Parts: sequence; structure tokens; C-alpha cells
Amino acid sequence: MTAPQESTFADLGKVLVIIPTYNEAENVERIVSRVRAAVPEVHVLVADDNSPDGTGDIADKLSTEDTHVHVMHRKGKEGLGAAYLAGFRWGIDAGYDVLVEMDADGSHQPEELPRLLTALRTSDLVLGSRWVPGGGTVNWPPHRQLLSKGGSLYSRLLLDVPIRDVTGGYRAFRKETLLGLGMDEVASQGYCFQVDLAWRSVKAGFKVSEVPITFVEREHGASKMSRNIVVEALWRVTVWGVGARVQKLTGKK
Ligand SMILES: Nc1nc2c(ncn2[C@@H]2O[C@H](COP(=O)(O)OP(=O)(O)OP(=O)(O)O)[C@@H](O)[C@H]2O)c(=O)[nH]1
Ligand SMILES: [Mg+2]
Repeated sequence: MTAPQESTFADLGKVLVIIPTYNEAENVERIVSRVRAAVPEVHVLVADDNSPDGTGDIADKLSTEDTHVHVMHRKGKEGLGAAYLAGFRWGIDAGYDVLVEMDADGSHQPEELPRLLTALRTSDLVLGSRWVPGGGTVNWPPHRQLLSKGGSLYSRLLLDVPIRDVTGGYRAFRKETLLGLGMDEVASQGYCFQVDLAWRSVKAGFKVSEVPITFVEREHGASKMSRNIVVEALWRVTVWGVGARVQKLTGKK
């Protein structure tokens, strides 16, 4: 057992930061230590999909050195959404009250975590947002910014969600929000996974708020972004949006 530490966010309960990894050997140690320094009382779960570059072994070493670090070894690359769902379930079963999503590559700055947690005191889900006043990106190419803004605008209009940055992946959920949004029916991946969870939270009546973040382009390792992820998001959001509209129309009859 470690000695009790002074806690800044004890009122929120136990906080778990979930970091999904696939080939993040150059990043995993740095991100974990930044999280631990930024908010010392949080715990971290690295959810690794059997990365060929040995990310899982590095995470194991970190967990032997620090009782706040945990590792989930998954059998192979199954996508970001599946890793998060497994991480959420692990965290809820282990008694955590707040589950945070964070990328391993440094794009989501751990130093901004206190802003998300502070907002969670009066919300059910907090989204780190690039596209609200005070938010932004560093070194992100114009085509990625356009894709992100366009994707958010399209989802906002089609799904009727009052969210500026609906594809972002830096988020803090209360456990009750995850349990209430129907996690077991979520099948989407990548950007679409993020849109799906935000939309479900709004539909379930949870209070969703956005806080500004500065998203920093990855410096090390390779992106797992692909054309498929974008096509999947576009396709699913269109199907959901049209389906919801049809349902509204027929429901009124
Ligand atoms: N466990 C697991 N993690 C994944 C998988 N795909 C991506 N990730 C992780 O999810 C996070 C986001 O992936 P990125 O490759 O950074 O995607 P992105 O931010 O859209 O792309 P870049 O802007 O180029 O970094 C990173 O921590 C990845 O290691 C996967 O299949 N399984
Ligand atoms: Mg990234």
C-alpha cells in the first residue's frame, strides 16, 4: 500500500485515466509520468493491443514501479473503441468513479486534465474541445483541422447535438454516464466511437459540457488514422442522422 496523498479531486471519487496504445513505445513512459505529475492521485490504465514494438512490456515495467499504474493486455489490434470499452468495464469493476480517455501520443496534454475534472463537478461528461473559444491545435496540418471541424459540423447538424468538437478523444466520464448510455450496444470505432458516445450521452439526458484544450500534433511514432476510419464515421453518422429523422417524423404521425 502507498501512503495516502493529498487529493485535489477527492470529491469526484476515484479517477482512472485510460490510455489505449498500439505501437507507442516512444510515448508510453512519457505520457504516464506526465499524467502522474499533473494529478498525482489519479490511476492510469494502459490498454495495449499486443503492440509488436513492445509497448506492453514498457507499461508492465511502469506498473511494477508505481502502484497507480495498471496494464490491460489485449490479444491483438481491435481498434480504439474496443480498447476503451474494455478499459471502461475494467475500471468500473475495479471501483473507479471517473473514467478519462486520453491518447498516448501527447496530443492530449495531461496538464489540462485538472480543467476537465473541475468541469466534471457540474457535468456528467466533459469533452476537451479544440473548437470552443480558448481551444486550438499546435502543429496540426490544415487538412486535419478541416476534417475535424467539418466532421463536427456535419455530426452536429445531422444528429442535432449541441457540441462543437464531437470527434475529440480527450474526455472525462462519470461512471453513471457510461452505465446509462448503453455501452453494450456500441460497435463503432475511431472517430465514430467518440461521436457515438457523445450522441448517446446527450440522448440519455446527461449534462455534457466542453472545456477548451490545446491539441498538440504527435511528435513520435506513427498515426493509426486511416481512410477507413473517416469513411466509417461519415457513413455511420449519416445512417444515424437519417434514421433519427425518420423516427421523429413517423413518431409524430
Ligand atoms: N489499444 C489500441 N489503441 C489504439 C488502436 N488504434 C489506435 N490506438 C491508440 O489510440 C490513440 C489515438 O490514435 P492515433 O494514432 O494517435 O490517432 P489520431 O490521433 O487520430 O492520429 P494522429 O493525429 O496522426 O496522431 C493512440 O494512443 C493510439 O496508440 C488500437 O487498435 N488499439
Ligand atoms: Mg494522435
